[in-house]
Amino acid sequence: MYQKIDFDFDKKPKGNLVDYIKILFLPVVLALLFAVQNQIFNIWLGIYSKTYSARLFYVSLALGIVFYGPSLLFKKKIRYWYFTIISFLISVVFIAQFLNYNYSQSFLQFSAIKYLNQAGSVLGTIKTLVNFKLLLFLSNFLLVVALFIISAKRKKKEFILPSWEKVIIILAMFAIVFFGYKYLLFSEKKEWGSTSRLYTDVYDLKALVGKMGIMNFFLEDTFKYALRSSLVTDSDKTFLKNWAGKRTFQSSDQYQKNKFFGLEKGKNIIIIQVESLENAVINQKIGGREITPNLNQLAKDGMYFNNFYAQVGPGNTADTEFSTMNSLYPLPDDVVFIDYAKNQYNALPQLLKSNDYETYSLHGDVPTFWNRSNIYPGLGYQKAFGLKDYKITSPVGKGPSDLGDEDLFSQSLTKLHGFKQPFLATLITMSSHTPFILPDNLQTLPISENTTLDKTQQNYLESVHYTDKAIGEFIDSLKQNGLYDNSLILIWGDHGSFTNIAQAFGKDNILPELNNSMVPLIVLGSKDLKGTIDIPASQLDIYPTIANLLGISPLKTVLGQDLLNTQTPIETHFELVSGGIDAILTPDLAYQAGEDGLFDHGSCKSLPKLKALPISDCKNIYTQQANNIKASNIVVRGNLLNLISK
Ligand code: GP9
Ligand code: MN
Repeated sequence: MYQKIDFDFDKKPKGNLVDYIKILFLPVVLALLFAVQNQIFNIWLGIYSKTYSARLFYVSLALGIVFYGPSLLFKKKIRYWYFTIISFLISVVFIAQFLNYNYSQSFLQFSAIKYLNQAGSVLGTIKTLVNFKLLLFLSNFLLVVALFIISAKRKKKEFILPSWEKVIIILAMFAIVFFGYKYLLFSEKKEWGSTSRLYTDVYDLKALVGKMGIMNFFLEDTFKYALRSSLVTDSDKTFLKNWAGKRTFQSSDQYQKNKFFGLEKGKNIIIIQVESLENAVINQKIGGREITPNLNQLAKDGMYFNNFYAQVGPGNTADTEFSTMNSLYPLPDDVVFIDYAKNQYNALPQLLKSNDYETYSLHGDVPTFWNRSNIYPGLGYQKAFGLKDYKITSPVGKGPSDLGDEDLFSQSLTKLHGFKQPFLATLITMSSHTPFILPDNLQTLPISENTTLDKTQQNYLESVHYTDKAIGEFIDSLKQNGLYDNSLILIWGDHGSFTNIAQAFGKDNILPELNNSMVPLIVLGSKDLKGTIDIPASQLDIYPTIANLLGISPLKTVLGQDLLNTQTPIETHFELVSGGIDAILTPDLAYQAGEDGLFDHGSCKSLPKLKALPISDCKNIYTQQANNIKASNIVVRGNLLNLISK
């Protein structure tokens, strides 16, 4: 007698081709749909670029697989729930980003999540932006739900992938994902020589989203945000509290006795931040002609700071905007405008807004450049005019946009007329942006063929000469229409030109580290604001100086000093990336770091004679400044302005 043995060990149904197609169908379709959604998202928002189309496709497909691929690991029921949740989240992010961009020309950053409760206030506007296009971003979710319902009705036995096939599919998915991201990195490297524009040297978020897609951008930004929270430790916070506790401020009564307090009270503030304008070109001639005749005249008419410095990190123009508007240091290794856009600030526009000013920014670039559209509201700008608010009558330059400074100034003038006074208007020029190339008809500075200046330096001077003319015309128009008399006007260079123009004119700085950072600051107001001031000063000093002139008592959140009322003027410069101080100037000391950046290996000299002193003579000032920079960095990285404002 023998018993019949059932050898069917595997009770699971065996798969045929149809089963395999069925199980792979949904994740593959959803991943492809995801790649298409990313492309159309960019097309509809006008940020699509043909050059980046392949990068965008592969990298979106890769992310689509990362999102939907793991579904294959689960059994049917969990798989459908997985699809439902993932596709729902994807739809939500797509729709939120789409509406937000239409509303504010900016991309949502994870750091903005705490403002979700304010979404209600813009709901009315958001509603008007809702349209059928959103169905595309819901289509993945709708597809999943539809298939979920259909499959729930069918009680067919489930086909489960055998383990070894799972392994093969997972490996295949890895390969596609790897290829997608590798392709992006490879294309970047080919185009720019490095991949840093994807993470650190990011300028325009529009271009970033153009090549990596909104979801990859959102994830990258979220990861960065999550990692960042560990950057500020408890001991940093203790340091900051101690540092803030030791600061001394003049009493309001004492402060208000200074002769500049409230001198310009109630006046409009017009700021002109000039691209790459170096101090070396002021009062400088070439071929017998002044390079900047208009600025030279304005420097005579008003107060001219000729020992004044910019400090920028990787955010260039945006770092100057940051440090001038907040009187805090930019970061040496991050773009504050991008990575810390949603911090709490107490910026100059905010302060003015709370003093009944209207606050405007006017700049001829797209609003996503340097993430301005995301940070400006938090700085207190009520409205920012950008490229689309200007007409390009004659294209200028090869900089970030074609809008020439003459167009910027003449059309801004009309806008200024419409503002309710008093107002703050920050104008940021662009024509003297690297590579400084102007159309031939705008190159009017006669530079001799025998010049010893190289071509870049010549182009630079031409572009600065053109911008100077545009500024001159603008100031003349302000005088004609009466705005000049009731405005405090400040003009400064945002940073150096990196053309070595100062050295070419024999104007080397006493500290070589500062050669590329000396920019002019001109202040035009009542007749008491007059003269050339040579105290060392920095862009952090602008905010407290304006506050004094407007009659606003000293602020605890500023790190700079009021230049009209300080006994201890100072310029401190730090190196990019390392953040270490490489130069300090006071009226009587010049500190220079050693080549290795170490204090002890540096030099300390007396001013004005540059007599060598023991390095220990610079120790106090160095320690004080190092602490200031450290405190500023902690404030920014930890969003801790409240710890120093009491
Ligand atoms: C364009 C401009 C950029 O928006 O501000 O200048 P950059 O940061 O390159 O000096
Ligand atoms: Mn700039």
